[in-house]
Amino acid sequence: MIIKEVRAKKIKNSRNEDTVEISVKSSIGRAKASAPAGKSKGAHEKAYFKGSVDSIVKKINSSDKLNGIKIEEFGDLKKIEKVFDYGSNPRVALEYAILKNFKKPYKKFNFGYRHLAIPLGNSIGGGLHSKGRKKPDFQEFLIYVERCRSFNSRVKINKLVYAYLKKAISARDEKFNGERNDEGAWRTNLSNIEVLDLLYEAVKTLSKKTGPNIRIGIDVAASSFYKNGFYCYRNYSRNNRTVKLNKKEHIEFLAHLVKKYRIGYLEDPVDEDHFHDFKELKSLVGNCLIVGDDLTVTNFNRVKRAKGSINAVIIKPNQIGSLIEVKKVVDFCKLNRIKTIFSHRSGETKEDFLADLSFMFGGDFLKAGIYGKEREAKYNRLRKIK
Ligand code: 2PG
Ligand code: MG
Repeated sequence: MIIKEVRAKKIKNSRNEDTVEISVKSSIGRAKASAPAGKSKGAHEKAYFKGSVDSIVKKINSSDKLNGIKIEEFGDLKKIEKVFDYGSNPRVALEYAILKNFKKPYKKFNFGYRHLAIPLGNSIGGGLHSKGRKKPDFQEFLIYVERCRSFNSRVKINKLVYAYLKKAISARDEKFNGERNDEGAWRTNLSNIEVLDLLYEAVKTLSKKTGPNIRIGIDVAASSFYKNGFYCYRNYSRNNRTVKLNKKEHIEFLAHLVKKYRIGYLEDPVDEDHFHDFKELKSLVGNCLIVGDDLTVTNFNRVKRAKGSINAVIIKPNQIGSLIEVKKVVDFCKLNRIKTIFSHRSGETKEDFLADLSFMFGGDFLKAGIYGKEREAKYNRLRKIK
């Protein structure tokens, strides 16, 4: 295909922040795509926008530098690198829109994969994604279904747990009024331990009913409460709200939680620059996935450095702003048996291309929430792919 015209428009994401939508007209069709934004951003992420969204939209609309570029293979995306430098968000939106010009991009640009990723959903939220002072310190209490062949059943079971939790939280948190956070997860005043107790009970009860095993994951997003050598909890447990743990105590606490609640997934369990502490925790928790997000920021050099410290990695294209870089990271992970989790951002749009990417690159998980149009769009797309 040959690019004929590129246009940009300012739109809002689910958090009402400005972002861009890019449309690409080509010799074979036309398609548009948009980019999300994070709130608990890794310190090493690339800048989303180089300048204001308005000024970038203006610049893109008055330029014809991309016109005439020929894209036939995935590697051709390299051609836009030098002529389109407005930050990672316009760039990924452009790359998505280019690939979406092709009829079945997930097939045309597939790297040999046929499986659907496991949906990983955020059920209860705290940390930077939830408003108010009293909330769990851990950012996301996630759920996923183990050993289940059907993608649809997995999505359904995640929703079932989510609905069940609404009642379970109401029974224990008298201030809970059905409020959701940035990602559509339940927002509660309960402490980390109270949430885990409640979640553990819920997945045990529902696993018996549904058959397949439901597992708990946590995105600790530890950098958000790490200060001057200590992990400063503000809602640790019901009777012991403010607790300050040093690195060793924090790692031991997490290892204890993994055992007690059969946790299968721990994302950013320690601060984003502490590669060695990731490694130490990994050596203590056996099969549990130790996942890099803020640690690795979809950056090849950081992922390479993290080899040995983690066994799974979050893939967020707008952390790095290039699908060629995403491929480099994924290739490295496949070679080194590191699982990949294609992930949404807390401020999302209805863009569903993340699902195509998870299929093209053989992602192990698709982390896209449970509730809300922006989140469901990704799962609906993956259903269509199959
Ligand atoms: C995360 C994400 C998505 P944000 O930390 O994994 O859940 O949050 O997009 O705010 O970085
Ligand atoms: Mg994270």
